[in-house]
Amino acid sequence: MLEIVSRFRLQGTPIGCVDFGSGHINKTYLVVTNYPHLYVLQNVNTRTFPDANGLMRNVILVTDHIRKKIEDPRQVLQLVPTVDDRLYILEEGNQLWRMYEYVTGSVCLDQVESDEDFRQAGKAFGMFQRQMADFPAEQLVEVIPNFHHTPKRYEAFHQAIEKDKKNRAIEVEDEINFFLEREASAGELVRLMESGELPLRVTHNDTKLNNVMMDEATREPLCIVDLDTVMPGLAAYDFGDAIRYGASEAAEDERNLSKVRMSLGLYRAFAEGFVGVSRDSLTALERETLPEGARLMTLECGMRFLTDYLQGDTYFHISRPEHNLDRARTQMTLVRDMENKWAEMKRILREV
Ligand code: GN1
Ligand code: MG
Repeated sequence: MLEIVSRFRLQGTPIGCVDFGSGHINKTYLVVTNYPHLYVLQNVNTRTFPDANGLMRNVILVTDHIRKKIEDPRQVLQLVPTVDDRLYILEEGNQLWRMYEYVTGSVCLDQVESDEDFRQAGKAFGMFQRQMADFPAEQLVEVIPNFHHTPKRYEAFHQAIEKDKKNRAIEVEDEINFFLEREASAGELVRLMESGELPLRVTHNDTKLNNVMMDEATREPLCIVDLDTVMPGLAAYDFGDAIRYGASEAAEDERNLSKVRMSLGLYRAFAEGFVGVSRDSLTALERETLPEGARLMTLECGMRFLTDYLQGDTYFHISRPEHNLDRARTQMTLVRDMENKWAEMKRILREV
């Protein structure tokens, strides 16, 4: 590890490197030097992201674009160059390493501590929509093709059930049926996108609360991290994935399902933040589809967890045997809760 660290142009000499963050895909480390200065080192998972150069090109294009529009340099991720002036290291075996400046004075939350925190997160992702509105989305590489194409995610789910590699389908019949019952309703947003009724946007696609760095003093958003899945997509994906994760009253892998529900108060707070900032850059139909984005992203993510469970846990990092199944069940619980609160979700969105 030290060998990799020493290839970046750092202030000071590295004195420590520890595991950092809670991502499910990449390996992330915090590096500290004797300067003292902090950096975030990442080994990007190129099984998930095989087009390493395309991915880094997206990150560079997006951060350069945002950098032109901000005052405080902490408001955008900043890559640290290598000693030979590259912005990342790509080695044999498609090993991708990159280093970011640590965002000074920031915190990120795995769960909100107040409605206000979540309103601020809404502002952060709404701001991202606004900052990227004048960037041609088609310039970005589709790093994971069809990432939020729910009908294609269903195809993969069907295949996993048929193959049933680990003989697990029998024990999760109820869970499988839950997703199959909702298949017919899962193609609406993709249909509206393909017909051109919904515009393609630059979207983040992984708008979990813990991807927003907030100022530790003011609790206002500083910058958005985890830009690996930035791609052309729909505004409803970004709104929806944020609600899926952040408006839930429990963790994504909570085992006690009686604790899992979607808070309408948090939903409202996020909607106020998000729509408040991005209103003028969204069309009326886009605003109307935001609640469906929340339901759909939750359904899709739950199905992805269950697919991975059926395939033998090869995609998401797990730290216990049934981790993916637990995650699938929280998402199902949230989808049901949203279905029960559907009329209110629509009403709140019209109000904000
Ligand atoms: C993964 O690595 P992380 O935790 O930021 C996943 C997202 C899922 C999320 C579920 C590239 O994101 O799509 O919504 O886990 N990222 C990828 O927590 O698949
Ligand atoms: Mg992340």
